[in-house]
Amino acid sequence: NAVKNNKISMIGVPLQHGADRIGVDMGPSAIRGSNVQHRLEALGYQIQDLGDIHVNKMIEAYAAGEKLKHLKEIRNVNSRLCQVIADEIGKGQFPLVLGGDHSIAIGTIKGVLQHVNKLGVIWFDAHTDVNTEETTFSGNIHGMSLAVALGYGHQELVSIGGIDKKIRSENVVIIGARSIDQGERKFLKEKGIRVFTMHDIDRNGMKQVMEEALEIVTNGTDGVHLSLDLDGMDPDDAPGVGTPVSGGMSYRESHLAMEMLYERDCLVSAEFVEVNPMLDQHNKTARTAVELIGSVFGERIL
Ligand code: B3U
Ligand code: MN
Ligand code: MN
Repeated sequence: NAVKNNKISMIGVPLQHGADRIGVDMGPSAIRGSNVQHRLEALGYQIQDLGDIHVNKMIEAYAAGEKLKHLKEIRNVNSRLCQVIADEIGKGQFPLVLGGDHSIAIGTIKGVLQHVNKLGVIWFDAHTDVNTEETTFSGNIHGMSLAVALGYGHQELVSIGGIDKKIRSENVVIIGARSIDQGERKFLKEKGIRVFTMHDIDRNGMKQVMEEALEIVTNGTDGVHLSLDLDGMDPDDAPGVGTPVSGGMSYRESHLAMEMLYERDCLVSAEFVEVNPMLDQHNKTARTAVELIGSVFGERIL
């Protein structure tokens, strides 16, 4: 885990095919450019930057009538990512994935599942990303990645890394949700997924939300994956995202969540996604991502 394992493999995934807005493919560069490696080395970690997973930059228009946009390329990239994640964990490395749109969570989680049987997942997001081919309005696969990780959705995605490799709904929490589609509501209810909305955070505070969330994701699991979508934060603090939703988690609430995650010492992998430098203000969102990475790996004020 993050504390005992001080060897981190950093993997960039410059994928934008799962999102509507171009620029999110530059997320890994913006995060690297904000000195993430130096920050982690200062905390005593050994960083191996593996560079970027290959993405075919030629974005062909998706075929008319094709409901899931860019399905083939997203499957290919996630299959490669899955393999790299599995290899790195096999070598005893902690995988830190830099996105890229949130569809990359499919490859990351499927890769971790090659080694960790019962995986808890913390999904930090304004959205819940549990759309399927049946429910999606946008056709954007970044709005489907949690459903796929749970084993639901298009076969071409669910089969990445093996259909038997999936997370269980009782081991998942979503934190910060405030934009949920009608079909997603039904899915979340049916599967019994615990969602801590902004209402819960406002009412009970991030401290209590994280205590409950950590209890759920660590109960009966062998490790926890953090999938952090920067749009979970308030757009004032993280403006450089493709689908900003107002009323999000503050800078301070987000840091507290990361600090409590570190204290719990349960992480086996982490990813930071949806940083879009083309929509950002002075690289604020990438810098915030790096600060959150610092906190989740043990940085403290005093
Ligand atoms: N739920 C909508 C919007 C969305 C999901 N994730 C993001 N946006 N970033 C959808 O397209 O599925
Ligand atoms: Mn997301
Ligand atoms: Mn989101």
